[in-house]
Amino acid sequence: MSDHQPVHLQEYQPPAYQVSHTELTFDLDPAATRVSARLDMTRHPEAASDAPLFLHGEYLTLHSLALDGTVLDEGDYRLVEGGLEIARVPERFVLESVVEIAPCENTALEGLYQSSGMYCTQCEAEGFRRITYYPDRPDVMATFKVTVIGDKAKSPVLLANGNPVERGELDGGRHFVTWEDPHPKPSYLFALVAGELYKVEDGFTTQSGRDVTLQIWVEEENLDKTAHAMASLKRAMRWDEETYGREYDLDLFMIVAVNDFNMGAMENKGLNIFNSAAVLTHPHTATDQAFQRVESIVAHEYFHNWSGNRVTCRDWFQLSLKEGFTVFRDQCFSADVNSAPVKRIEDVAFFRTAQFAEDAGPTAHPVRPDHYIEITNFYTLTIYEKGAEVVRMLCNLIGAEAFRRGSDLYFERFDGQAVTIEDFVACMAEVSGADLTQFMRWYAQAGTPEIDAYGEYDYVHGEYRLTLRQRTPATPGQPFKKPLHIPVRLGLVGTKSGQDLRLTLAGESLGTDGVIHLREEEQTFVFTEVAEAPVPSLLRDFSAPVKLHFPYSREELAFLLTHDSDGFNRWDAGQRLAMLALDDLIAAHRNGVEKVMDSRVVEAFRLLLTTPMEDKAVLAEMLTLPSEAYIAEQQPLVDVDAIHAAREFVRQSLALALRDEFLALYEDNQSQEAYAPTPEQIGQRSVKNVALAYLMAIDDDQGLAYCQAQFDANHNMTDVRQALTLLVHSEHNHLAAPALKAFGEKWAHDPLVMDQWFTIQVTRPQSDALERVEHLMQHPAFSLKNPNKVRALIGAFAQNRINFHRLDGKGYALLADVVIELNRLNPDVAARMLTPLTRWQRFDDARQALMRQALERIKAEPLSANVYEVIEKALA
Ligand code: 0A1
Ligand code: ZN
Repeated sequence: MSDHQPVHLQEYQPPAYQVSHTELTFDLDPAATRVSARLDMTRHPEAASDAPLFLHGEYLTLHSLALDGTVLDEGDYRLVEGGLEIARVPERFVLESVVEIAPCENTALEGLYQSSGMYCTQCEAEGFRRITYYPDRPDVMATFKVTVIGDKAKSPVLLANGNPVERGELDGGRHFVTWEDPHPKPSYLFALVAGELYKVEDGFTTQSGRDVTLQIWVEEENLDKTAHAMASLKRAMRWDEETYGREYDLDLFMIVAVNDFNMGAMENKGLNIFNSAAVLTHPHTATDQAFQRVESIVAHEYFHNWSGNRVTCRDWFQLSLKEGFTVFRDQCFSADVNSAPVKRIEDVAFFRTAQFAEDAGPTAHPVRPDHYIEITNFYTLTIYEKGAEVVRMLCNLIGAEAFRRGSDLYFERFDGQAVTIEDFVACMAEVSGADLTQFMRWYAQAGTPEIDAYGEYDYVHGEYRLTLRQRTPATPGQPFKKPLHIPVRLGLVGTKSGQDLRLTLAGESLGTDGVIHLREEEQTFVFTEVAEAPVPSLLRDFSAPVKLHFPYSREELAFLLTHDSDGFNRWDAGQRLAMLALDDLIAAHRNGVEKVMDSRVVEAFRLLLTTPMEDKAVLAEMLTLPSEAYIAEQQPLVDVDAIHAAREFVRQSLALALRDEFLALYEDNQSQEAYAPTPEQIGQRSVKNVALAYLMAIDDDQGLAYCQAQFDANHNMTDVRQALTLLVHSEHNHLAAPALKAFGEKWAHDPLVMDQWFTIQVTRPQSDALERVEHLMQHPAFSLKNPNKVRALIGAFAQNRINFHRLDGKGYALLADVVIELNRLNPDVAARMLTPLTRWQRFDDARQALMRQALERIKAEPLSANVYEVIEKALA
């Protein structure tokens, strides 16, 4: 029972009234900010002349409303659910309103709120309606002029989108700055920041010779943590010019770091607002991973200036239009400036774990959903990451050169407009002549397609017959699926030569590395002139977001691991080989049979460890076993304990058998260089730290000494964090406890380091993890109001599989308690934290019952739309 109603794509109507220009004045006060708005409005030519005017508005106290200068009284308008309505308005008019809002009470972190004493905004998707009455939808685009008035002492810095055009002093210790943004934008790209902020400034000259001022605004103590973000920004600006011909379009580009933020960052026009975790780095406080994340998020938000801002979404069903495309762009950027194969491996490993799980669960939805209750729930791995995979397939299908022409056409044709996914795909079809009709199903069908592949070599005719059969499992609301157009990149690796064989298909040569197009439910591809028996290397570089099953033998996988010319598939062969061994061990554990390590895996690892490899980051990936979460994804029914036991057994067996090799790898990859987040250094640290983890898995004395020494050396956070993690996750409490204490005291002043300190403790495999969570929730550095803290402590614990899934149900109960509290404070974060509980169908009966019980307990509360929607789906 609830009044949370879904919105449907089918019901889209263009807005009856447009805003051409918006003027806002903010008189800032924590409990009573006054927002005055002046909107120049026009009726849509196709709207009826008696179409009422509806403006969104939530959590607003209306002070006054005037139409063309005439004050309206309560008979002239109606306050309705979610906004206000005026029955009749002229064709063109000016609407003025004054409202009051309370940023200090805003714990949802949507609209105007306070973070560490400063004011900031988050308007995507529907936060602007918490600031003023407005047609808060992306297809209403206006130019903005914004005046921010604040206390001179508390808010010396007053920022908004665009360029500052006027500033001055006011009575009572107050001052103001006026900003103008000449580019029409939807309300979701509005931003305002005010507070005691400090800037680091730099410059960039665009390809056409315009000088742009770049500023990163932070709290004073973080001034030394901006260099990497600034360098990343400049690289991204150059890359977008070189790769997409896209130039920045204002004189000023600002980034602000805030401590309380629901997501990673936000692409507001000219004024990007970042979660401090997504922008601040320092060798002593941030790991290599954090450095790389900052680089990619800075680039992502910058790239939105074109893919999102200049061309935006018609409605929120089109969210992946900007997000899928922009993630694809940031992935390509990171691949270009770092190690490309490692970037792909990392992205796919994450994708196959987390997005596959989403696509297989009760909240599965297409890349373009057709209905939602709360759009905030749809900022998902499917919209972002699967959306990016779909754009990548498009690019590969038509070729990079056509893709560039298609994107040029898209940006030119739709500049300043709010458009749809069809508009984007139509540009790609137009420039390439490709028929993308069937391809569009990727946007409409949820669920991960599975391909069963089978191959046969005919010695007599020198033919290789490859049969592929596709099926997409049913997902909620979509019982039947149609076949998709799936590009399968492949090679045939000769078992004698170890080389890629030439591919000839229906008389046509595909070179040695080609793409076949699976469009039917089942198709057989006959390769001719195949001189020797091959092992097929399928789905190279993960050419489509599918699960591919092929009955590889372990020998064939070991062969691909060393001979495949595709780096991604070499890695994947190793993962498949490890999975086969893990499957046996999971079965052994369940049946109470003694576990025996597969010597083929040991020998494959020995070969990896003894063969020099250029890209050390790739080696680190190849030496890393599939995660427990990924292994779980592969099982029909998740046995949490068996998976953990099997994986630990493999880790320990490998470490015991290859102890000397791991030791040598560790010793050979020490570096005295000053820290730099370069691909070479990162690769070296990764491989060294993987080796250390193996040594710590078997309690090796030398390994332990190295681990302690690495912690004490205190060289950089990557090494320190790894050492501390390994100590805390070991049984050596007498070493772990003082190290944790020292670390916690040293970094008590730095929230981002304390987040890591929390995570390290609650991810330990020992059975006291849950008690540690309970204890740490009382720690002065913890707060349920700060999303980073919630993620670092509660979110991280929910990833600690053996402990979260404790059979006494305490892990689930703890999460439910947190969700119930967050449902009141911050519905967006509450709904996200709920995710692990929604996957109950995957577990055994006892756990299913406990997880459902936790969900039912949440359901009994008065729920926000966010949590309501997720709970309804989870319990449907
Ligand atoms: N557009 C941003 C993501 C974002 C979405 C919603 C937010 O608040 C509820 C914040 C950020 C991006 O893709 O980076
Ligand atoms: Zn984005």
